[in-house]
Amino acid sequence: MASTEVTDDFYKRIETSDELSAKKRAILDFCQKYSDRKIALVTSGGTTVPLEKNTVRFIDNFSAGTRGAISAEYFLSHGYKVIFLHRHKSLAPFTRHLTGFGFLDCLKVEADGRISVIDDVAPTLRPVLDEYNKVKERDDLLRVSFISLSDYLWLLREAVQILNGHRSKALIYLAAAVSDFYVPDEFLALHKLQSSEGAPDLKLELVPKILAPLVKQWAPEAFTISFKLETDPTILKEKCRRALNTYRHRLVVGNILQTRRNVVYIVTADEDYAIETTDVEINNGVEIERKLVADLVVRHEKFMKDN
Ligand code: 9Z3
Repeated sequence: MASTEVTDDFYKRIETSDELSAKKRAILDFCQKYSDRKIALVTSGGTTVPLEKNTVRFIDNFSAGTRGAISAEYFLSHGYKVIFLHRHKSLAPFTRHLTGFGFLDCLKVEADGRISVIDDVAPTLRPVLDEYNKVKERDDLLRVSFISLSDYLWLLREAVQILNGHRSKALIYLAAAVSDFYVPDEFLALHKLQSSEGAPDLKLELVPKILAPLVKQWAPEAFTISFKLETDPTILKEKCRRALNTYRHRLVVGNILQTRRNVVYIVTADEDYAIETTDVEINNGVEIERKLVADLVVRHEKFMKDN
């Protein structure tokens, strides 16, 4: 079977969500409204693989969506409209600066009972708030959420096919940590698995490589960037090159789980190099995504000129 038929067949075997058409409509409206603008589709966070249709348990992965949330902020700062396709409750642009106890630690109760922001954090919070308000006012950011692998894959296909209308002005940045394995619908139990029936005999199947139809069929003219994650540094560069040669998209960003905040590898048709942040830079608040996105934006500009 050709890889595109494999994918079509696969889509028949995974559930669609009730919210798909509303989310698709929102993406379509956003893309039509900003038809003359550069749009970045940023995918972010991990996908779940449910073990039951009425899902109590699922397989998940480590990603909190840090890369995607930070990158989305930088694409916005470079003048892109951004579709942020993210795992529900994972990190998001702007709010990422205020998660968990960090948020409560920013606040104090005044003598008159009013709540205000403590003086120490106001200087760091103000630029974030200013930037967020500008983004909101200009309607620069569309947030679309997924939870499961199938939600993600249906939304990705819809979003990419819609973005195809933007031709070279579309930048697709696939930073989400997507499961390679799943349980097809027909093998999913309807209700919660019962321990009284013994340990389940789980049979996972391979998710077909979605990058193949994405690049060839869904958005052949877009500037597509995939990510390759490994834990063994000795195989990373070769895996990135292999992915680029197989799918023939524009660029692969390689990263190692343990060092992903300090170094990423850029692999293109004719170059490969590392982008790094030193410990000193990290201590001074420099995020590797700032350098990465700046590099990609220059490449995308050139791509748009040439196409
Ligand atoms: C990445 O490699 C991202 O950079 C991370 C970001 C998921 C490592 P965090 O959310 O982590 O900031 O903690 N994303 C792509 C991972 C992935 O699923 N790649 C697949 C592969 O390596 C398909 S392209 O084969």
